[in-house]
Amino acid sequence: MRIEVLTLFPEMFNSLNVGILKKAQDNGLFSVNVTNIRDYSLDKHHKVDDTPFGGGAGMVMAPQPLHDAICSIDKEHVCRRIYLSPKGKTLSQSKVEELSKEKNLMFVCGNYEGIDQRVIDLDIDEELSIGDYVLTGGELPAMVTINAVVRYIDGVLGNSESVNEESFSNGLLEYPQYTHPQEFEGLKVPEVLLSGNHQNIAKWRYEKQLEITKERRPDLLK
Ligand code: 4GN
Repeated sequence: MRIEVLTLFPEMFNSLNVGILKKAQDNGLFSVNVTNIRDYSLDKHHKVDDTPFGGGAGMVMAPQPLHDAICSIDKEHVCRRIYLSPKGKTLSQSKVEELSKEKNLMFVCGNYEGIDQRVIDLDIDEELSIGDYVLTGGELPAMVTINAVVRYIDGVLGNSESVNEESFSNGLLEYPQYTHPQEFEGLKVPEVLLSGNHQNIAKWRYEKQLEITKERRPDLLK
């Protein structure tokens, strides 16, 4: 998979070059190409923003640098182009899995009060939100989405971090995990997990999933 990112803050994406995501990129499983939108500004001072028509607070990202960047990087429109914004449709695990099947993705990151609507109308395929809160820019939402998506690419996760046995895979929240020692600060590991009886362990874990989901996310049970 090839991932294109358009941003005014390219250095924020350095954090994709650590740990299992660095290893996966080194192994050629996916690539991330980050472009500074400012490089496409035709303004003599490399300006990328302007005041909003109709008035109001803040600045809006002007259409020219963004439109030129998008069209120059993805001339044939082979990328699924995503704009991250609080107005977007909320990202879900099933949307993540759907995106992971694409060959080319593009993430456009807005700052200030957002981007000129005409760029959304002309160039963007899909507006996504990672949740009901506002951040200073779309960079963190883009990184969250990229991180969630690349986990589904074959070979990115080892056996020990498989994509199936986790929260949401069966529509329920995950059961609690324990490791050594058997007793810590007076708290013991549940007896059943030490029993070696895999049927009982599976049953206990499923019951814990139901209990914690009913308590914290009853909406997932409906
Ligand atoms: C996306 C972008 C939150 C999200 C953002 C989100 C930059 N904040 N919930 N901030 O996915 C107005 C237009 C704020 C750009 C945007």
